[in-house]
Amino acid sequence: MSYKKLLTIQDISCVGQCSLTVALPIISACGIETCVLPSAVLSTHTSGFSGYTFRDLTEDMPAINEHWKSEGISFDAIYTGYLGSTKQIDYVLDIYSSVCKDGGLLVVDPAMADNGKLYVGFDMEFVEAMKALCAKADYIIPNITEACLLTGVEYKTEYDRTYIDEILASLIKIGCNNIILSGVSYSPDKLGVVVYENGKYSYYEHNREGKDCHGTGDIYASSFVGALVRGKNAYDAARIAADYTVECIKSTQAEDNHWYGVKFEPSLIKLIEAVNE
Ligand code: PXL
Repeated sequence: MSYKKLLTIQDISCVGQCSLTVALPIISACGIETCVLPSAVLSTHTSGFSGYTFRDLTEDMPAINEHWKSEGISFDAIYTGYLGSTKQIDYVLDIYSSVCKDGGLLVVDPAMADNGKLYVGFDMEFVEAMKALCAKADYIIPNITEACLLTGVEYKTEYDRTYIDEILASLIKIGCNNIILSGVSYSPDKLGVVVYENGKYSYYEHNREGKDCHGTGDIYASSFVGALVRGKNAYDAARIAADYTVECIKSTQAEDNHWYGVKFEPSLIKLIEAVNE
């Protein structure tokens, strides 16, 4: 196995089991050297907590990039998640063009919205800038809300395959080639992920767990990236990530006071086994 080095760019929410505090352990567990560029530092994530601190690190990014260039540092893959400002997206594009190896992968989770709504602090200017980043990516990992915001397709909670095909076609039109669309449900007790790669549609379906937990998108994206960079094909990476995310939700469900995140740690062993199969 070749030893891969990945850079992930997203925030540190000190408490809340999301973004870097899940990406770093999950991708490391997949056997990949995981370097980080924090986009912002928050005392907690922004969903359900109030009065959190937010230190925007946008202006640190160009100097970090320059230092890496001067040291000849480069990465096999770059994976971006929650970004702290619209300007950061331009800096991320600079970082990608200067420190991603030729043939290296860019994976973008346009983490900005869920359940039909933008997260607090984001606006349509951010969405516009995110489109440009998604157009450069080898893979994007949106949920349906994010895909709708990127394309202007109306957000729906009840739909069929025609609606999903419309979303995929609209994403392709804005320049996205390979799409991992999460949270797609064609029947009430099932949920799944669409993998659209090189013009081919596939769908991995699993049971819908009772409770919707915060942070599942980050767990899904991190485990997908970990499995992909370890050499799994996109469908297998999407399947491994879905199975792992479901396991994590099952570990969390019984606990009413664990509303802010997903207990992803107890199931890491299963993820490690799956990526090493
Ligand atoms: O899980 C996505 C996410 C990441 N980072 C921060 C967030 C959220 C979602 O609410 O608030 C800071």
